[in-house]
Amino acid sequence: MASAILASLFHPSEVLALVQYKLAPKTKFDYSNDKTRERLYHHLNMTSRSFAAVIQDLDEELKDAICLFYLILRGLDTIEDDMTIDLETKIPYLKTFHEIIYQKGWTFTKNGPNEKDRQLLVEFDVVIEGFLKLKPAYQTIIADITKRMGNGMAHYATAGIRVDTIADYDEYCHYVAGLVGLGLSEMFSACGFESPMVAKRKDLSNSMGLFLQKTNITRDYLEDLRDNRRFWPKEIWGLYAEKMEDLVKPENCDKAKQCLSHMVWNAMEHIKDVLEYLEMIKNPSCFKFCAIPQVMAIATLNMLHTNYKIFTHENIKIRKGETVWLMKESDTIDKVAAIFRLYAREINNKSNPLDPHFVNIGVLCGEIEQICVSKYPGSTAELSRLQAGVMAGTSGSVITAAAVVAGAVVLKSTFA
Ligand code: D9A
Repeated sequence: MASAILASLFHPSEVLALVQYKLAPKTKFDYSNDKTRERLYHHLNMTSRSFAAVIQDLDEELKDAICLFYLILRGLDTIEDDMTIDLETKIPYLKTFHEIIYQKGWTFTKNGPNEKDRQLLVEFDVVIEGFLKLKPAYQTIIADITKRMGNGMAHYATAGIRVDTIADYDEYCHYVAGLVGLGLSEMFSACGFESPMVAKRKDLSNSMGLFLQKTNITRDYLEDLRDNRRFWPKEIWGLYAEKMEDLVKPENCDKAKQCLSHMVWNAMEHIKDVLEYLEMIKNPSCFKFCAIPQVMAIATLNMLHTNYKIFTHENIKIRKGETVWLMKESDTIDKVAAIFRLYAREINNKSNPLDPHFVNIGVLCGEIEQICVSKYPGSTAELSRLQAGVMAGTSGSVITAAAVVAGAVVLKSTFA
């Protein structure tokens, strides 16, 4: 907590969000009356603490279905990601995973010891038990998406198949993330929380996945390269280097930054669809569930843009304070539009005019501003409120320091 506050020292609104988050009573979800559910939410919390809380805030009707969808996809992902499993073994599991989720008692122990979610598959029989208790409508949606994703993953896992063109890049991201957007949209419409239009707009649902996946792929360049996974399309990195791994060579520093801008620009092209999708979502718990990962992604792209550290450091993340502040500020379309405007301005401000994508990125940032002002006029008031909160410099940090001391005193008295 202290390190998070220090990292956000010059961002008073983040310090405030951190202290509020720390002091806020944590909702205790009691599943003790249902051992299966208890185990499922334990696994969910193990896979991603912050996002698990957002899923558990969903209305009861959708909560278990989305929890199981998340765990089943995480299971499939853990088999796809595991480079210690040879292709002959891996590919049949990817292609039949949509049948495996109906096989009572099925478990999987072939993951390497370092796979983060290995235990989830060791206890996958619990996930299947929960899945088989879901309404048939949700089972059908999850099985259909799992089938298409498993086959897509199998295709790109096949020896010799690479992400060469930008079309390949979009197709791969569709298989591993776009399909998740489509499946969730079908669930939102199937349960009646959202209009049938949400399930119909497959283009927008797909962009919800591509914006997240492309941000993750851009961020994880070094980690993936280390594990011999290559998702950056050759049609992009081939303009800046002979081999993808040449981008880390110090002598290619400028070319590497230009390639990074190209990847950031390509990911930002999905923002217009993301905003149009979020505008359709009316159920408050579904809105936060959909909006939080998207604002985390634009904040991550802002952190990545012109940041050469992605070629030298693995696992670079946005500040803890920033994530808590973003989760607090993602409950209306006007606030979300204001956040996208704020980061679009920061991305445009830090762009290097000598970079070949300076204008491309500038145009996209301009379009984001224009769309938000015209379609979400309420975002302007939200933006000035956010900026007031973000006041940097001495005055801000003085208040911050005061808030920190006050926070420490309160914390001390609370826990003394
Ligand atoms: C999502 Cl059911 C994901 N992915 C995410 C998380 O958000 C999307 C996996 C399974 C499900 C949902 C998501 C959330 C809401 C609406 C969506 C949507 O579409 C309409 O998916 C498109 O990242 C994984 C994919 C990107 C492959 C889809 C958010 C999440 N964040 C992690 C951080 C991280 O980087 O993994 O899981 C977290 O906060 O810990």
